[in-house]
Amino acid sequence: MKKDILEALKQNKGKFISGEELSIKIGVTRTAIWKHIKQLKEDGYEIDAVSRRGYRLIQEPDTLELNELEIDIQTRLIGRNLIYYPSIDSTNNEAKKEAALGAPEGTVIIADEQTGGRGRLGRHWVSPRGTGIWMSIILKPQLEPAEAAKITQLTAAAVTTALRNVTGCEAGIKWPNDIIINKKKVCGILTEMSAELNTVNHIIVGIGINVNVDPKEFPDEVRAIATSIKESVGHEIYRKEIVLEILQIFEELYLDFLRTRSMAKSVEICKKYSVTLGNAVRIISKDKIIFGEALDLTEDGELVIRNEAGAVEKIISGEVSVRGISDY
Ligand code: BTX
Repeated sequence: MKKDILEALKQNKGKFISGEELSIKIGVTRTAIWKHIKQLKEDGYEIDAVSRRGYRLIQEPDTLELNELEIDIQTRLIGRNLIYYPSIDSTNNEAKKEAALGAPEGTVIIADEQTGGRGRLGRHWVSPRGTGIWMSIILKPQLEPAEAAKITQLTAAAVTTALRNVTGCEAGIKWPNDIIINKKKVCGILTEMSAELNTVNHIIVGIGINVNVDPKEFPDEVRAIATSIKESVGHEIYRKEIVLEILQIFEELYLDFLRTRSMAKSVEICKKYSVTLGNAVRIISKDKIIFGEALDLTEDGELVIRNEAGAVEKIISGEVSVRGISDY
């Protein structure tokens, strides 16, 4: 019922709607309406209540709670099933559990805070409360395990486009899984999968974005390499707007990929916003370090480099880290 009231207030945002009209529309007493309005105010909604005129929504809080997302989401698949936690260890861990229990494709787990956020290779991902987007998407594409890295590229394309659209920031893609602004990391992507020998059971795409995070909240070693949208654009941004835009663009790219089996659209975006191509890179894998120049992306999103010996080779993202020569 709270959701219905909120929806009615949002439809009339900035205008008064009387308690009577609300009670008829939603089918509850005016006292019940009043109680829910009180609760919404406690949740951070700014609502005018004026006798004889009714209620008027002035401003929503920056929240990712379900009511907010569910009312405004427009997608068909990605995020149709949403699960929200105020605090959780890791949305990727939770998504894995949900996937094992049969959650449908497109399920999104989102949290206001992570206490055990994970990066690649067991690294820690700092995920403070209320200021970032920490979410995971469950996918069940018919793919071979070796193709899972494509999903990381698709995600990078979706997140970068969404961040640029909503905030006007100059986000770029540091291949394979970082979104950066001014040479600092604003978002990381962690793609994990459960697979048999030849087929993927499910893929979990974890996306962590520092939206309104104050860089002072980062531990020293992270602060040196991390930034937030707020730091870059100079003001706070509603996280919900970014989430909705990411899910929308992700869905377009993902459905196109499933239909055409081609990564063309995503790769085009990854090339356009790449901060890796054309630069000297250091590729750090488990057993070796390769120095080279990043030349291109293949049609599947793999990195093509010219190594120190002058030979051209393809790098598959898997477990490598890519470093610029002069920055992180
Ligand atoms: P990564 O291994 O490429 O990057 C991890 C490194 O990034 C850390 O070692 C640290 O130096 C730095 N770092 C840690 N926290 C932050 C931060 N908030 N901003 C910028 N840099 C940071 C990148 O791994 C993949 C991260 C995915 C995070 C999402 S959040 C939702 C989902 N759930 C989960 O547990 N992980 C994913």
